[in-house]
Amino acid sequence: AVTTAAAADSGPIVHLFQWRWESVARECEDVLGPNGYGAVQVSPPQEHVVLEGEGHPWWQDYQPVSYSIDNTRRGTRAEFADMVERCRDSGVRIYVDAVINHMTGTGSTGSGPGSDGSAYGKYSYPHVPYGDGDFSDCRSDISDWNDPHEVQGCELVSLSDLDTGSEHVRSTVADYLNDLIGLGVAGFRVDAAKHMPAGDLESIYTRLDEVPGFGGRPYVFQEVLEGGGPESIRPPGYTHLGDVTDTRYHSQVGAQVRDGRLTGVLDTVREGMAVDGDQAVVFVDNHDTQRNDTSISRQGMGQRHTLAQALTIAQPYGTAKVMSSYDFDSDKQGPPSTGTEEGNPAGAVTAPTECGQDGWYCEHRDLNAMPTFATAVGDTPATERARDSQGRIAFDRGERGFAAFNATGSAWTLTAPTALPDGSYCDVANGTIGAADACESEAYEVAGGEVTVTVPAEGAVALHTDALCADA
Ligand code: LM2
Ligand code: CA
Repeated sequence: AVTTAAAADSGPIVHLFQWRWESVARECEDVLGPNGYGAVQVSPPQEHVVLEGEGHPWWQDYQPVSYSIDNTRRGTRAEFADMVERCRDSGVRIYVDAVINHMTGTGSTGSGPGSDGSAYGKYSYPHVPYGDGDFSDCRSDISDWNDPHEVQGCELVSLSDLDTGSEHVRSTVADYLNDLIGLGVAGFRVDAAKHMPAGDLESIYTRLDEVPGFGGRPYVFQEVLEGGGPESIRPPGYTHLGDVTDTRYHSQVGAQVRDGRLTGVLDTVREGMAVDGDQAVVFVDNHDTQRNDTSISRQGMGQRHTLAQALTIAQPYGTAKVMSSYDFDSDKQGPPSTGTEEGNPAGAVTAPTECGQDGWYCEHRDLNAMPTFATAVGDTPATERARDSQGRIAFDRGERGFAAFNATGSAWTLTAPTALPDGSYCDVANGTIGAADACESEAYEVAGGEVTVTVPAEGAVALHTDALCADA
């Protein structure tokens, strides 16, 4: 691959959807670093449209006006730089959602300038600069989703489609990404990757600088939705460049957990996924799917969603991405309590994210130290150790981890064989290992290749060799 996958071994990714930079920085220090997260996916940081007439929807961010990262709805450039540094000091990487396939749309461009004050019109972005000749010739929407020429060279929901085959666009996009890397950004989610030819992306990726601090080339995972057409516009057409998102995991495993069919999950991830596990980023839900099918989200599943995300971290397929979001009544609704809806004008009062308040769910906080499990077990395979009806399973990850999940309304006490070495283990699904190696939650004894645990209703138990408890 052109891009390094090494970062994927550093722990799960959490998507702090629509969080302000200052809040992300605080979360890295207080919660993410100590609990084993490897990276944060942040919302798109570039200058965006301001859609007052639409009530400032979250999707303003997906319509770039320029590549300035100052004065977006998330904060200033200085705040962004401070976030990257503080997260790095906590061992947490920042992955930027890179919107590079397109610029703005029609019908929702609003009246004013972009969030940082730049003037623009569809096909004209003088602050970049991009002009009419920098866009694809096809100036209408994709209609045949099986035709690579249309999927990659026409417009996605009327967004002006950049001609990523041109030298000017490639070097301009690479300059934008290198500006972020210069601030310490360690990776990218490539938005709408399916809508750019792999060769165009390769040309951009090969221009990217090494990441300061963490070292190596930036980590890249590409959003490639499945669908028809040739391989060139499906997930396997991009794995030679970096990782891809595997949305089959969402639709298949997400539905299995929602419906309480846990006993099928290990088979599904073994046989039914789009690409190999070491090339996939997997999630129960993301910001698009939780709107397209709310039944698979915190809003739709309640406590079962925490179980689903914990299981996603524990199972052996792909790099887990945890969703952390907010409650919404309408699909377009923007984030609660950002203080300023359009951009970040000087002197504006801004409000940090307060978990549990104003509709912020902060789903990741309910996972406790579960992310440490992923790093501890690495890529060891899963071996099923117990099951009960459809909704209860337990499995080992080699000799490094043991986890049990219970999608029923009553607690499940089980005794199971395990390959974990004898010892006393902290339950990282319900707490963490605290000061003096004492468990914050229950400690469980493994003796003679057997363990007895009690899995809460709609809950999980997870033990691993990096969370042994000293005071056994
Ligand atoms: C993505 N991945 O490939 C993002 O995950 C997804 O959230 C983005 O759509 C999409 N690609 C483009 O980056 C979102 C949102 C759309 C919204 C666009 C642009 O889901 O609804 O489209 O961002 O802001 C909106 C309107 C749409 C309109 C378009 C252009 O909903 O009706 O099309 O703006 O004006 C006429
Ligand atoms: Ca395109």
